[in-house]
Amino acid sequence: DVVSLTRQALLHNDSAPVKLTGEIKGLTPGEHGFHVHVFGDNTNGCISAGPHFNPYSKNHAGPNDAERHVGDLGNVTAGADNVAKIDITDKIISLTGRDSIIGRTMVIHEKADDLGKGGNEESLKTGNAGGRLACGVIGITQ
Ligand SMILES: [Cu+2]
Ligand SMILES: [Zn+2]
Repeated sequence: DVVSLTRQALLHNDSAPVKLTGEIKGLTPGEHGFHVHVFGDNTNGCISAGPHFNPYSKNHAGPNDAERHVGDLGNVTAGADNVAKIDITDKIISLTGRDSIIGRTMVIHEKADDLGKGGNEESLKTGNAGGRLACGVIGITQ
């Protein structure tokens, strides 16, 4: 239900890792795909956020793959309490420059992301993560 993320640049430069922490409540237990989508637009719900943020026209993959969408953050896992605790440090997303995620949208999906290993065309675009459960524009609060 509630997407609550805080983010922190560990160092103030383009190539520094970005840390995302927070929690997402109201999820079914198990893995859920978690990505940055390209547009900071929720006008018609999460679908308005468009596809994964992919400024280099790569295939979809997992966060540890050399070739991936910039927005590919893999999966988060909800426990039996329906809460997913987010604690991600990522070297590809940025808060400045071409790879900046500011003003884009975080999306949590219905299903697990297969990280591009699903063996079909959709796997290389979306990871077969299914519908968009919730989303929020990545903004600045201070
Ligand atoms: Cu997504
Ligand atoms: Zn992707």
